[in-house]
Amino acid sequence: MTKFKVSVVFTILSLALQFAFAVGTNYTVGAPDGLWDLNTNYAKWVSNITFYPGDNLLFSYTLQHDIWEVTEADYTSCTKGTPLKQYRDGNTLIALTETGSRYFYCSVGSHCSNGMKLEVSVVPTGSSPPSSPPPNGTTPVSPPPPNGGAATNGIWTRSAIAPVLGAILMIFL
Ligand SMILES: *[C@@H]1O[C@H](CO)[C@@H](O)[C@H](O)[C@H]1NC(C)=O
Ligand SMILES: *[C@@H]1O[C@H](CO)[C@@H](O)[C@H](O)[C@H]1NC(C)=O
Ligand SMILES: *[C@@H]1O[C@H](CO)[C@@H](O)[C@H](O)[C@H]1NC(C)=O
Ligand SMILES: [Cu+2]
Repeated sequence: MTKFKVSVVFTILSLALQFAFAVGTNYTVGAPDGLWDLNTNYAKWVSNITFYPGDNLLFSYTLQHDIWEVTEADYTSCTKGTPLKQYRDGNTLIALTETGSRYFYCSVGSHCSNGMKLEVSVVPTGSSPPSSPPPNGTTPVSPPPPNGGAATNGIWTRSAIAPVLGAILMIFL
């Protein structure tokens, strides 16, 4: 095979692997300092995390609580109207499959108005975390180069796969 063909094969295979290894991260809501409870500041908790499609929310809670996924309007006002989804199994995994905002609260008593509510914003893969705007009058600095969307979990990161695969192909083709 020519070097050109080898590089085409390499490119296709490494692209395929990028998708195959695009595993998300499981985030336990409220962890490490809390869980799904009345003592956790969820606005503060989400502010530390950038959610991408493929990530999951893991809610761990006693059955004194539940989870409703609701509209933004119901979330804002803690209105117990018609939830989009309801869960009460103590250990709920919710997949964040698409970009956009998702709204959750606990429907028990006045838990929602007491802060047991969580808004999650899922951003496109490869985009950098939201950052504070630059000070006035300064030229915006260009964002750091994307890390190729390397998964933060698992032994194999996507960026580690490609060179290994390339070496193997060079030997055998
Ligand atoms: C996330 O949790 C689910 C359910 O416990 C599990 O099947 C899955 O492998 C976990 N994914 C990761 C990336 O840890
Ligand atoms: C945010 O993340 C940092 C580093 O991962 C951690 O030390 C810190 O406790 C986190 N803060 C909150 C509020 O979770
Ligand atoms: C930055 O811009 C805001 C809004 O235009 C203005 O109110 C503020 O005074 C500015 N600050 C500085 C340091 O120029
Ligand atoms: Cu509750």
